Amino acid sequence: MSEDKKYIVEENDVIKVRTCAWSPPGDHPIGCGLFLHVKDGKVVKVEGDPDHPVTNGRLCPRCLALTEVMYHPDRLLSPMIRDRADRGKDKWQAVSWDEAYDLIESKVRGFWDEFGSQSIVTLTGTGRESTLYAPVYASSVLNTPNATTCLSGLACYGPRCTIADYHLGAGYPELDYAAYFPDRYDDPRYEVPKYLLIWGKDPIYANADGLFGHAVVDLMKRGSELIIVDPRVTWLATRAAFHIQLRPGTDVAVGLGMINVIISEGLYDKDFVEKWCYGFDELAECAAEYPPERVAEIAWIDKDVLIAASRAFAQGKPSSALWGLAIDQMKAGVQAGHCFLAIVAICGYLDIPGGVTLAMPSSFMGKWRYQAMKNVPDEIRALRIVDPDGKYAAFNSGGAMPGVLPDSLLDWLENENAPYKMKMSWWIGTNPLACMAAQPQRWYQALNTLEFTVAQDIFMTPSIMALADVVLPLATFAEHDGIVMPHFGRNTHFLGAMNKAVDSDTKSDLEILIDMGKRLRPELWPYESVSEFFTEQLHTTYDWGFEELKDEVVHQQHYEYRKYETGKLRGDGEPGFQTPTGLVELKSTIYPMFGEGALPYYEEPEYSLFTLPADVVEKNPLVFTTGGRNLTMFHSEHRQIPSLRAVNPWPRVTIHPDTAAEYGIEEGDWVCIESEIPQGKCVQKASLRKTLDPRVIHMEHGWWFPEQDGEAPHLYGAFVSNPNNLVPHESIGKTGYGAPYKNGICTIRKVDSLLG
Ligand SMILES: Nc1nc2c(c(=O)[nH]1)N[C@H]1C(S)=C(S)[C@@H](COP(=O)(O)OP(=O)(O)OC[C@H]3O[C@@H](n4cnc5c(=O)[nH]c(N)nc54)[C@H](O)[C@@H]3O)O[C@H]1N2
Ligand SMILES: Nc1nc2c(c(=O)[nH]1)N[C@H]1C(S)=C(S)[C@@H](COP(=O)(O)OP(=O)(O)OC[C@H]3O[C@@H](n4cnc5c(=O)[nH]c(N)nc54)[C@H](O)[C@@H]3O)O[C@H]1N2
Ligand SMILES: [Mo]
Repeated sequence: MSEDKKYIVEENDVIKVRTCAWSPPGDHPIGCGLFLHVKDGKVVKVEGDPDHPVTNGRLCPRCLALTEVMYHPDRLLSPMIRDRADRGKDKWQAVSWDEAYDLIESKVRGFWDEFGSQSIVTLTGTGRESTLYAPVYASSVLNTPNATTCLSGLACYGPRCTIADYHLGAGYPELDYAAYFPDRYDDPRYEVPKYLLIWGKDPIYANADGLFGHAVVDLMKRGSELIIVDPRVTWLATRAAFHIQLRPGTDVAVGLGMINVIISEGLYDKDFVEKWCYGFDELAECAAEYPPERVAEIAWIDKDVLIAASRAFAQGKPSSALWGLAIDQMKAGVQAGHCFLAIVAICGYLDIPGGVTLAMPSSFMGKWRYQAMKNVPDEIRALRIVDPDGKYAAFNSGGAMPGVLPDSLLDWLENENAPYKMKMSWWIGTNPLACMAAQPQRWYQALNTLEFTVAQDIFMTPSIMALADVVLPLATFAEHDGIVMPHFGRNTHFLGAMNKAVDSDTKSDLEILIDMGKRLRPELWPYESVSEFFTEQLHTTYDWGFEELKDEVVHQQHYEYRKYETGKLRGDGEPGFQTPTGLVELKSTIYPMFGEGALPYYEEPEYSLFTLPADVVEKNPLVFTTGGRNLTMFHSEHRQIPSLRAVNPWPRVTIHPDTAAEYGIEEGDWVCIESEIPQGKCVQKASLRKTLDPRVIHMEHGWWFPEQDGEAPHLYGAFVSNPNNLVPHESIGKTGYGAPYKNGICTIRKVDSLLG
């Protein structure tokens, strides 16, 4: 590397490469700033970058363990192929990149010719770097409209973004933590929020989608108080002014209760509502049916906390709010999100200093990804997999993340009479059997019907062992060039350069995309390098290119408040919001077109102690939630990383000590968690904590055991501790969005071992 590169500092025999992190290894696009210390062509140390304007040198343990990931003996370093007949067996054969590419190309061309390109589906996972490119594998290489994930109800981010589009016409509303400003909290334009309403989100541990969670701590130090809506006593909840410790899945009732207090006590922002909101009176009428007493009974909460928290939030001006995954992971996700946005809007906190930021219209990469869909000809796009009854018209009409509804793909694969046969899948950043898939055994069978599957990853996973025929070795962020975009363009406060620090024989998702694009649709892939590709993208918005970004490392974006007043939220440049009414839609004009209510309504979760027959409830008397994040694991990743696994050696089910005693369970016992409907079970280790209501338990997700037998049927134990064995399919919202990964019912019993 040459000395004129500003992102490189040489110190004695060590080169320090200034860069931003993304995935792999697992992470969301926070773009944490760091220096990779390189010696003799290897990364030897990771150090935080104090000059990164957002993360200021702070890093999580996963990033600090980077070298353990990169140089792990099990790391995939060569492409591998295996006979279809050997799926589930460890009979991989190492091949060169060209041999692997030749095989993939000939298979794809074969399926195109014989079955049509729609017979190929791409599957991706959460917002790793791969999610930027996964839809483009489908549209611009494989020529298929079928791109999706295995997550029922697309129950992550998709619901929130789509709801935000419908109600506000604006990307992803985010906590204003001055991330757009070089002087951050001291910028004269900024104001510290009085309260942070943190709803179904645990930002300290999750750092989700672009939010640097530790900013919440920064703001607490500057005086922000917290209102937490969460069934668990989290670290933040212990420091909160108000904790609404609700029963999992009752968020809509709580939301309507807060709206009720804010409106009935006249605490809303009358000026904002008058000028910028549609349907206020109807929302007020609907919330009037949810007085705090009723909500307290439904949600197992204290009505006085609900009332006091609602008052504090509405009166403490400005305040901000954060919505998390729990909103998506319930059947009523659309209604829960609707309530959340309505609370923020009627208090007047949208797009004001210290409130909630709404994205500046930005084109970088976003346009490219959406326009790429046009690379699939109309007649092939018309063949996209949809549900046969047209029930999920909202989803199929193309929400924030258009593609195939995962539940529809599962049905299609299981249906022998489906309109056409699926032949191939390409996985770009997912480990469905261990992590995403509800009823994972069903997905196992269904995906096994495919003739050919390609995956790329940094490690062997249970899903690849079970189902893939080709696996390509993926580069970590230290081994390739890239760009980090917090919130994927939906509220992107900066662009970060991922500067390659060391060489390897592995490739990034973008490199593989370009390589395969050149082979299969060369007319769409003229780029000679990743750098050339990024520069072309950057030139749609800026007068500088990728090499300049590499040197700058972090490029903060411009931001303006109150864009609804200046016409900057709408395509036509008029003041207002990009919705059919031009206003914040407290009453939706869109949902009724899809058979969904215009106003939020509360329904018990489908698997509820209060709606199922008495005999079922008697046998399944506990409510479960799942998937609260921790710092040492990103979904199913990191289980083979010694320093991280040592902190968190086994999957933990958290149980209140009184409940545990009733079931004869002690700290550290193996516990079988099982449900009758849907029928399923898993085993985790008891962690007894008074942090939950005694009627609620919490299970970790994403567990498998790299040290155990990888071959089928055990598959590294992917089904053993998997809470998704208890999560049904198609218990999804009327729009197709939202699924109950975080609310179900179950019972527990002590067992002797992990294997029950
Ligand atoms: N370290 C780490 N970070 C991650 C991930 C990871 O696996 N590990 N995963 C990433 C991904 S893909 C995502 S989507 C984000 C998710 O990150 P977040 O949006 O923060 O979501 P979770 O951490 O799943 O859960 C947030 C909180 O919701 C609470 N909760 C559970 N059930 C309910 C309920 O019914 N109602 C309410 N109001 N709250 C409930 C949980 O107790 C938990 O504290 O994290 C991302 N970041
Ligand atoms: N019960 C329950 N289940 C859940 C959740 C929950 O809260 N509760 N959370 C759900 C949520 S929100 C999500 S988003 C899903 C996540 O589910 P997935 O995204 O499928 O997560 P992983 O199982 O970790 O699989 C990701 C794989 O991609 C590899 N990888 C990492 N980075 C990259 C990259 O940049 N490119 C490529 N090609 N590969 C990469 C990793 O090594 C890993 O093997 O899980 C869901 N599952
Ligand atoms: Mo997610």
